[in-house]
Amino acid sequence: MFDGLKDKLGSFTSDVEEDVDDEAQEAAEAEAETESDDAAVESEPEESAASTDDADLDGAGDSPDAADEADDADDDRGLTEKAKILASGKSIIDEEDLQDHLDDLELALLSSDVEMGVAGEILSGVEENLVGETRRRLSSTGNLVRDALRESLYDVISVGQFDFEQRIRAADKPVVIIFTGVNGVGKTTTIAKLSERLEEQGLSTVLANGDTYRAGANEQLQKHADNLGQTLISHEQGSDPAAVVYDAVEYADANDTDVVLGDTAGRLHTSDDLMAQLEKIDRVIDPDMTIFVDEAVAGQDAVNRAREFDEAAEIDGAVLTKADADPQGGAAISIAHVTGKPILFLGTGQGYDDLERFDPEEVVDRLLDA
Ligand SMILES: Nc1nc2c(ncn2[C@@H]2O[C@H](COP(=O)(O)OP(=O)(O)O)[C@@H](O)[C@H]2O)c(=O)[nH]1
Ligand SMILES: [Mg+2]
Repeated sequence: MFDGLKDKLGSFTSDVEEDVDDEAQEAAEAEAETESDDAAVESEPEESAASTDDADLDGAGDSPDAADEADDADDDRGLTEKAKILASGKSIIDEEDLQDHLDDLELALLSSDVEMGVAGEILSGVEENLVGETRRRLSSTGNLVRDALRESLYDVISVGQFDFEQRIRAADKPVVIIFTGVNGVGKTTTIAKLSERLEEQGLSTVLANGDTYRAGANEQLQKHADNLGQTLISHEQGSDPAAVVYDAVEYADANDTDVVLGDTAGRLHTSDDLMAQLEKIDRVIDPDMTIFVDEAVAGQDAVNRAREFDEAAEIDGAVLTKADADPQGGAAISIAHVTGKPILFLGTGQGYDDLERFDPEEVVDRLLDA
């Protein structure tokens, strides 16, 4: 999962580390050299002559002019300054050094389908964390860079997080949850997985097939219900989805069922028809939560759809399916920041158990741990 992005983040960290350590090394060497040069001038004139020979090899000529000498002195001062800063435990990562690496990081994020604004947010977070940062004595440059990335990634992906099960437990029953999203992304499968998960946690569920549009939708969800020993409420194809969910709520009321999981038809997010349907469900049922489902592998498209669905019928959170097949991770990183609503679960396969709670800390660890 997200292996491609993980590699790219790893390269960023090691590239910055290499650069900064090289510079630190150079600064330290230059410092040592300046000291030994000073000593040489005082006690060993032949050494000075040898240095001039070296300069010849560089094509500097027999008698470098005064301006060059002044430049050299300036360079030495700069390096000495850096060596001193390094010795004092202060940062030697300045904005200039970092800029090239940040450009590389931006490309890496964009090529992993991270949304542009989110990539910008991550970059400025990393920059803010690194520039002028006091270099902690016990922390290697690599850790420093990784920490900056960690904090910055965490900030964008943890937006709006809440405890899904806790919210269900705290709410009046039955809790009605409607699932939206385009066709084929995994809504029906996710409902089955969540039913299994909630039952395991002692929360009873009833399934409602609000996808009255697609032929075979009732049979598909019935099969899951049978496998899981759950009840499905359905009407015939073409009937009103809001009426199906309404019936499921009545069933839940009558049977002390905790949660109604309502499927919907996945049509184009631009379809007025679907949006009108969602609106009607919203009006008639007033669900407790609307969960947007999309597939991680859709990358940037999933991010755009999340935004559009949220605008059409406000979502409370998202489930990102097929994370098992996604090396990019762009949608996983972007959706919460773009919509302001959290990713609650990751689908990680086709089995009923292949559903992971989306834990921002864990996801960031997974992305950054070598
Ligand atoms: N690899 C993988 N496949 C999934 C996942 N979730 C759903 N699928 C598959 O995606 C396909 C479409 O799923 P479905 O639930 O019918 O999508 P819907 O049209 O949105 O209801 C099915 O073949 C599922 O088995 C997942 O997390 N990982
Ligand atoms: Mg479906």
